[in-house]
Amino acid sequence: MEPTALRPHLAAIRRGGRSRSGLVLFRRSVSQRSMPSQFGYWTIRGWGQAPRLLLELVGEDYVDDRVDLVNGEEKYFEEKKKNPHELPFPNLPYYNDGDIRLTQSMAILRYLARKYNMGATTEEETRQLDMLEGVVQDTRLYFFDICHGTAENYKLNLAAVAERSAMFYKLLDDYLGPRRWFLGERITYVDVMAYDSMSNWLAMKPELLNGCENLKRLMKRFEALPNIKKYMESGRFIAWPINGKDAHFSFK
Ligand SMILES: N[C@@H](CCC(=O)N[C@@H](CS)C(=O)NCC(=O)O)C(=O)O
Repeated sequence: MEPTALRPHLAAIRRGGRSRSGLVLFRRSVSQRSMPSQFGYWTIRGWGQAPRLLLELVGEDYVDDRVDLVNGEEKYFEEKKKNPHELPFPNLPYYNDGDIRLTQSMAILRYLARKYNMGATTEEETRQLDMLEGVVQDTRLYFFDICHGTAENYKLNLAAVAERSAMFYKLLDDYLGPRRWFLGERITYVDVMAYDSMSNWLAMKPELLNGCENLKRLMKRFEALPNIKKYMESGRFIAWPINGKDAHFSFK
């Protein structure tokens, strides 16, 4: 972990579970845990990539339960009927942490952000992060929707959808400016989402970030974080595919 990025989070956790602004943090550290948490998702990047990156970034002791999309899909849906992970809304990705049972990738990301002080701590930060989260999420949805929609829609509308994402990236680039992360010195879950969104679009359209030098620097900075670098260089990192079997881009 890059020391400057995580210093405020770690300091808050060491203070006994409260950030300076009074936000309650979880006290449990990896060494105090009896059971690792469990994260489950298909053997693709998809909606699982951002939570996986965040779990790796913070160094959580977690089990990465990978569900084989090629040979294990049928078995997964058969087992799902019994709801083995006791989820209120069974789906992938899921995340179990002690008694906590979560699905919905954004709920997982926001939970982890609260747990590791990677979310907002003031009203102003909340306003900024809510807005940034919405913009970044739009670019992620554009990507997944066009990839998983009809072949005709992909052919007809891909250029326009990519153009719309590029327009948002330009605005995000201006917003970021010379700052390290979107909120300044402190990395948040939205930086992780933004990295995920950009890496997906860049795999398809490498020119999409042309002129967005601030965002390109953010991506490099993220990849250079020691835990992320280690993860990406490890055999555990899923570099490909991004999408599911029915996608028009990046399954095979
Ligand atoms: N809005 C949900 C979407 C989840 C979703 O669509 N999951 C797909 C893969 S990306 C799936 O195959 N879920 C397995 C299931 O339906 O049980 C999220 O963000 O987590």
